[in-house]
Amino acid sequence: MNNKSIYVTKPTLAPLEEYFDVLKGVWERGILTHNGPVVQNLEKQLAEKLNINYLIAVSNGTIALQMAIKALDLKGEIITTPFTWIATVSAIKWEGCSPIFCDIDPHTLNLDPKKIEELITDKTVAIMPVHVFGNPCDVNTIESIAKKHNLKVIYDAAHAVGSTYNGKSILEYGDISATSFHATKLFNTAEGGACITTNNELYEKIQRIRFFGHNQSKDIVEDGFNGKMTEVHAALGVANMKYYDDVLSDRKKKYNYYHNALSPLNFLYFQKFEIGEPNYSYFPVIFDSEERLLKIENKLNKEKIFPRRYFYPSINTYTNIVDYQKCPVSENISKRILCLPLFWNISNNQINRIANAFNDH
Ligand code: T4K
Repeated sequence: MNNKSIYVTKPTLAPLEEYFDVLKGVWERGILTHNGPVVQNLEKQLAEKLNINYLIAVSNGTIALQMAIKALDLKGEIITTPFTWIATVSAIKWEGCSPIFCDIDPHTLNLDPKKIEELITDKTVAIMPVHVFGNPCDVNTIESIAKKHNLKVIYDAAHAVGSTYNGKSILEYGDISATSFHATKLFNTAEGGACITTNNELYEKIQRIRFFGHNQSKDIVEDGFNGKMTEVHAALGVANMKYYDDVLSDRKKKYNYYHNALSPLNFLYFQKFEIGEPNYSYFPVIFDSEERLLKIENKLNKEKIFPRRYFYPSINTYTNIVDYQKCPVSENISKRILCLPLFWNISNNQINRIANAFNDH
């Protein structure tokens, strides 16, 4: 009973019959893509659920980031965090911009706003922070720095569906937010993502970019590409929407259960939430040493439990693709952080099994 593998996450999946119900309409219409009715329905349902104005569904979170950079016409240096998934940086590079790494706060794990201004040059065009593990960034400080230096702000909100600040979705901060609906995310369409903005002109522009640069009457009015989500992917999102509230509240409960089980250990500390309400989409623990992390990871793996070292190594050290820029906090934390399994309906017994592996260390 105890020997089933447990992975860092498991996709939220509505019952198959409910997915089929949505797919039936897709089969009947024979419209599989080109922003059909299911994509439009998903966009509407998400915008309502998150109480946001404009959401454009796209094929994945990486494309959402690239489309945000393209929509804002950015060319130059973009200040971002080295403590992230590689997609943040590859999106910047694919759009012909240069990533400049700003070190992180050791507690929130987000880019440290106190360190932004020293990195601004006459080539800086934007700031691209990440709401790491769904923990809202210090959006007010970032906005005031951006205003002062006339910079754009794109949030990499890949982890942040369901996170809020001042009662408002964190996705509505910045010029554009880009999120992910990948299988491993709190809300998923297998592959997918979205751009979110409060600006009507940007909304229309992003829609055109998503569809080869066409306007409503099919003239090509600007450079675009193919960022469309398919009806089949959107159908999974529509089926999963029914479970969104339950997933969100279950995550918080299970996060707290984990926290209670592990907080007595004096060799661990946890991500600090200083701004707003996170979505509790990941459960990262930070060890006092990499040696202890490796020992416990090894022990967990022997028991068929597979946490992940998100994010290791710190991206500024990937010298095959970026010039090394020193970020001591990120380099240090990334060696000592481990994300433990957390997914919809993980049981307290499973959490106990994981927490037990931390005993006697
Ligand atoms: N910005 C940030 C900050 C991001 O974290 C990401 C993606 C992006 C941008 C880009 O968004 P997308 O373009 O991906 O939409 C995963 C995901 O592939 C990636 O989406 C995510 N971040 C990153 C943090 O994690 P891996 O390589 O760890 O995934 P993988 O395949 O090892 O999956 C982890 C575990 O999840 C597996 O052990 C089992 C389980 N799993 C996974 C998949 C794919 C399933 O049970 N079913 C599945 O279909 O990257």
